Amino acid sequence: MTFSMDSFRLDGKVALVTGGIYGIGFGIAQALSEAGATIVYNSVTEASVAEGAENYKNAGIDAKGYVFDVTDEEAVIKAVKQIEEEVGTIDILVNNAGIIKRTPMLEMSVEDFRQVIDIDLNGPFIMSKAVLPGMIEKGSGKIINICSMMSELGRETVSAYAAAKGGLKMLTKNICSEFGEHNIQCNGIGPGYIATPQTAPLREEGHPFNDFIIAKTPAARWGTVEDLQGSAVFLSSQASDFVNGHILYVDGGILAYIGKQP
Ligand code: NAP
Ligand code: GCO
Repeated sequence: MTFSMDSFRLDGKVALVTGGIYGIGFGIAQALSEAGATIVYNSVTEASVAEGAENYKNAGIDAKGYVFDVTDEEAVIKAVKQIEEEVGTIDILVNNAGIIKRTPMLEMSVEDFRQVIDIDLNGPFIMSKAVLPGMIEKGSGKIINICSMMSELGRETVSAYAAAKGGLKMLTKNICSEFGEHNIQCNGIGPGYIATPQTAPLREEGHPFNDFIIAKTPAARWGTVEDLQGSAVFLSSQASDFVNGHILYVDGGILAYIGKQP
């Protein structure tokens, strides 16, 4: 069969990007829209969804926002049903919504630990569980879980985040194992250190982490949201129909590198 670039197109597909108001989620949504997909996004508050509406409007994208929390199963089921009725079956789910708390483990409360696990790990489980029946019925679907360097590595202060993102890597492999026979692919993108509001505190002028991360990255720079866009389109498209249970690390080479010699 002749290869066609059309296998990367997403025309007629509906993509739900959780937390796609700004940062990585918004950048991924922009790329999926450029490839032809209809974009749906969510956030927890009306104000945040309105901010998203403004961002999409400014980018010339006709996206539809919904208010719900990815950790609230009842609300998620209701919203997915509403999206299916108003926009169509969700073909592509990007589990992007996530938080981080940077606290030394011995100072971290169990409540904070639970909250990170709830949003970053239980959220993708709840979301995936809600969209999978529609994908099974349709006979195809793509789930992309936004993992992290912390799916593979640890570091001081991010115990809950690393536990959640490590778990998300294994949830990815499990969804692949359980639903691959339905022509559903579940893969992860593991971004390296990307310049977004989430990492703003680490990138402040003079912050030791800024120089540290540039030295740890063979590409010798922070990643950008744009760096992730091609991978997101690939993993959402027919071009990746036999790629399943994979974590695609988009990290400028961090995971391949032992670090600069002193
Ligand atoms: P960000 O700038 O902090 O954006 C996170 C988004 O998630 C926001 O839109 C936020 O909405 C939303 N969100 C948080 N809790 C939510 C909930 N319970 N329900 C629905 N939406 C919720 O983060 P980012 O840097 O773009 O990161 C996006 C994803 O990539 C996260 O999963 C993060 O862990 C992961 N990641 C980031 C990096 C990086 O270097 N930046 C690297 C690897 C992985 P509100 O602001 O309205 O709460
Ligand atoms: C941190 C960072 C990270 C990144 C990202 C790396 O404090 O170490 O915030 O964990 O955001 O997930 O891939």
